[in-house]
Amino acid sequence: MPGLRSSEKKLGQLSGIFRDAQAFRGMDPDTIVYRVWWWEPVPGGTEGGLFWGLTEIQPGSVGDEYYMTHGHRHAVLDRAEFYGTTVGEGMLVLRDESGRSWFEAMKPGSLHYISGRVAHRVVNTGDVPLRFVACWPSDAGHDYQIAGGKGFGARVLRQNGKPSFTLTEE
Ligand code: PAN
Ligand code: ZN
Repeated sequence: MPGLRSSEKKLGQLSGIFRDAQAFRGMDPDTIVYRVWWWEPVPGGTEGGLFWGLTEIQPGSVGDEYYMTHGHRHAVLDRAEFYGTTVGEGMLVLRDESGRSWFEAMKPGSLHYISGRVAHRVVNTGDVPLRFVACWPSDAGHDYQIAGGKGFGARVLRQNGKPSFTLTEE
């Protein structure tokens, strides 16, 4: 099908995202953290079109911080997005422009509406690959500066064997 794409994100491409730099340095940078398959039925930037994607995040952690996506805002700020979880367990971490951070629990069947202007990142807190589908406007674009190692004001850490959503000063 024309417009079908895929990409994989390795640990080495996520430098500066995880809090424990020492644990990060001790890991294989070629380890795949997540993959995305998506369909662009119209060219990127087309007004009024939609893209559809599937993301699969592996289970794992860097120190006590679970594997997660890089995270971004949309380059056209007011463009919203749907996420829908199909397999696994995780947390959708959100941050609005005022700096307020919060999360939504992800589990099979959970649906998430991400308003425009809200930065979004997904954390796999389970033992199996976490899969979710996404639908976003074809002219949304991605701005990755928001999460350049900092930017979400929150982290999901394993504490006493369980995920804990922790607000940070970042
Ligand atoms: C998703 C994300 C995907 C990977 O399709 O792009 O889950 O996350 P990063 O883009 O943060 O690496 C989406 O939100 N599209 O807009
Ligand atoms: Zn997005």
